[in-house]
Amino acid sequence: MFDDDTIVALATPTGSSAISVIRISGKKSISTVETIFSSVHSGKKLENQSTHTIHLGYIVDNHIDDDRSNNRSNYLDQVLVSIFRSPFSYTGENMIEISCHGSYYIQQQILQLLIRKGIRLARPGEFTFRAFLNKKMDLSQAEAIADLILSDNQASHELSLQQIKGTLTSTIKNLRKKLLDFYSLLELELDFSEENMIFAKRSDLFSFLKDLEETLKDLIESFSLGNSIKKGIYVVIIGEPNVGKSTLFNYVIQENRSIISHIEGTTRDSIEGELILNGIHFHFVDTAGIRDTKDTIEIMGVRKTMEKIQEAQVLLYLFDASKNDRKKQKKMLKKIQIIHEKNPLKKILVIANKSDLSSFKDFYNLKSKFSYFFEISAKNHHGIKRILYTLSNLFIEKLKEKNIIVTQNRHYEALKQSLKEVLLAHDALSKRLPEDLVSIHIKEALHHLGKITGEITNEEVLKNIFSQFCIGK
Ligand SMILES: Nc1nc2c(ncn2[C@@H]2O[C@H](COP(=O)(O)OP(=O)(O)OP(=O)(O)O)[C@@H](O)[C@H]2O)c(=O)[nH]1
Ligand SMILES: [Mg+2]
Repeated sequence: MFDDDTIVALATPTGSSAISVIRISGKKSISTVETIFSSVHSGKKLENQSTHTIHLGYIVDNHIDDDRSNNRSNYLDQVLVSIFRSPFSYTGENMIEISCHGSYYIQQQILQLLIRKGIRLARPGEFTFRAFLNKKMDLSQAEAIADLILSDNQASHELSLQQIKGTLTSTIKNLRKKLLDFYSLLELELDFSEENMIFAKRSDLFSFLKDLEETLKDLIESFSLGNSIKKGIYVVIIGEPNVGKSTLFNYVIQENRSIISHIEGTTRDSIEGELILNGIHFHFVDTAGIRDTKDTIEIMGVRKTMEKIQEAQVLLYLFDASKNDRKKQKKMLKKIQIIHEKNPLKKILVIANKSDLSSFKDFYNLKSKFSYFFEISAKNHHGIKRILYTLSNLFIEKLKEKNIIVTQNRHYEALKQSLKEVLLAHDALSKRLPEDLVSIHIKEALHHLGKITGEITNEEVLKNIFSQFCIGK
């Protein structure tokens, strides 16, 4: 993984486009491009140009002159060449970007020409890897760049940008530094154990560990939010048969994907559809109505509904307002409470449908029990906007509340391991165990925190991270 070859790759997608960008990084970038570039200002040398300048000229393949006697021109394309000199470039090395015309033929010809001149094709993520090696960014920022390229909605785009800015890194670095200070003091105490010296004030260490615990817990919690936003939020519509789940589903995703009929048990499978609300990606799931039934297929459908409830972040619990009386309400309340107890972290929105049919609107029992209660008519499209507005707000508000959101599995695992050690250190401290038993856990906690920013890495982790990039990044 570690060499200082000069590397090249296409930074834009292959195929036709208005322009394409070919990136070159390494010691020989400028001198090699010089050999295939002819400026429009004759005699102008790239080697003499300063960093962050752009030059118009032609890519010239002298090879064509040598072995062809036909009339083909040796000018491949008119291009713009941008120069970035070390250390003021993305990778920290000398870099060139050639903006050429976006034809597949031109892209390949220029790449091959550069390879013939001794430049090697870059491996996936190699440009960013070099940026990491040259301390242009830390690991969590490099990972965020991979996410940024893949992000397909506004919310996940913002999450990656936030990480590139390095907020997670600076928080972890600060915590780690403080923890390291305590660790050094404890180690010092061990060195002077004969003299019984105390360097690390126990009350300070105690309160710092408590703060650290809170911060780590907060970061760990933010992972489930970050992860949902990155992957999309599962909203599962449930309820008894015939209450209008499929009607609501079809309207929300603006497509007639589910069959609607007055027959109970129409939907027997779970059906999914997508919607982007205020930049957040939602997966809506229509399900088979929950009831006791002898129909084998329907039983399978109900089982699937139960599985979908497990995957959900939000449940829309629909009921038929026109068939609603106190007795039914009581039964329903119990059902929802059971679902809630089993899934305490899931938001449940309770929805009274078919309000167009019902003049009986006594929902007092339900309204007071749930923070999210809606009356709608799925068929007439009344009241649905409010549900969607609430849904997107639920997550946007949460996003705003959190300063930092953890989105990477790797960071999540490291934070969890670090928290475990902090709790153990805390425990050892409160039991007044010898300092070496405290310091051993602090050392472990430091180790796990260091894995996030890349202060502690191993080659396997690096390989894994950078292999997720596409070539050219
Ligand atoms: N009047 C009225 N009828 C509705 C409304 N929403 C749905 N319906 C009707 O209720 C019946 C059942 O609707 P579906 O959407 O198929 O109900 P479901 O909950 O998906 O039913 P299953 O798939 O059997 O569980 C259909 O005849 C719909 O036209 C509404 O808001 N008002
Ligand atoms: Mg249905």
